Amino acid sequence: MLLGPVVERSSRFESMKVVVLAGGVGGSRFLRGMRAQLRRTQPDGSVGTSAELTAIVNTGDDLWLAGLRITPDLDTIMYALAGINDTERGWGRVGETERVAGELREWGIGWPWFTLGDLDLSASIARSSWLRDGVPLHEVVERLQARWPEVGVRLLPATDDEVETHVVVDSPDSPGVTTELHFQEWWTRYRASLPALAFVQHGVESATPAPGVLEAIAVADLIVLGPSNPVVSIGTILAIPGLRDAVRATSAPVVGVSPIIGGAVVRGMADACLTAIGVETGAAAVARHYGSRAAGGVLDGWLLDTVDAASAAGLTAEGIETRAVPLWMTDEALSAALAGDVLELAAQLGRTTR
Ligand code: FO1
Repeated sequence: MLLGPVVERSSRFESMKVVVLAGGVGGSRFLRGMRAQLRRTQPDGSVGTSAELTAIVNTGDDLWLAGLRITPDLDTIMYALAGINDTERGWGRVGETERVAGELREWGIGWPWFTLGDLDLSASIARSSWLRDGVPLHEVVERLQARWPEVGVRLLPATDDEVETHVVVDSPDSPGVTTELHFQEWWTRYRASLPALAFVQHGVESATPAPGVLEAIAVADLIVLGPSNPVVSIGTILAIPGLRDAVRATSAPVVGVSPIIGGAVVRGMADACLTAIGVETGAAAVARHYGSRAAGGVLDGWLLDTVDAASAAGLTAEGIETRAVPLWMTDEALSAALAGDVLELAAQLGRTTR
């Protein structure tokens, strides 16, 4: 018995494969915590490979601008995990300058409301150059992140295909006429202030999951729906044909983390998006929106903040094993603690769902 726990523990973590579905800022904070937590729970001196952490990242925010392919969520996560992100703005690079953007504005190239810094542009120029050479997006991401091995998380775009989220709004120029804006214009130019009548994912019907995505889900020991926008980030990932079914079919527990605390978004515009699809901005409402796997949804477990603890029992009774834990990730230690809570719930579920 002496060897039992040690072998069991090291074997449990030795090859633990965790897959996180993520959008931009919330996703990168959570991934930083999970990365720290997995490293910290590796038994010191344990034999064998360390845990594998894979992020399946939303690409619906992506766009062509100034002749370049911009991939905001992939870049936000890559920069944050490489420690070179602008933590104030939540996107782009730290120590950024905007000399090229100033020149482009003189020619009316790009969008004045969408700032592409000089360092940030370098990634988009490299990406666009490789894409023009026929390199698929998942390989472009691999090449870009190879510069920063400390990222320590395998970044996978949900799909290599261009599937862009557009927002249907009442035209700001001619009221009564509906028009479609790219999600980035709706968010960065209008700050999601124009009521979204609908979200459209152009090209989603013919899109396929990027190579490696379905395989990562099939062999995972844990799938996490990160604390990202349930509509335009997590929803967009799950809408890629085959992805939702793969999550529902996996033998791993599926645990979600609420992006809503006390009826309010942590940051971003998830409330505007949830309202647009008729879902209340609440931790329990989002869990029900994802649905319990037993009832045809994707969740086995759900983490909501202690301020929303009253909702936990009801969700558990509906087949979504729910825990109330601190969700605010204001530093890496808190993010790691939250990741620990996810691993703990998954371990409890793992014994029941396998
Ligand atoms: N967000 C803004 O609010 N204003 C910007 O000018 C802006 C520029 C930008 C450039 C590159 C990039 O990767 C992201 C950028 N973002 C900007 C953030 C972006 O809108 C968000 O990261 C997501 O797409 C929304 O979750």
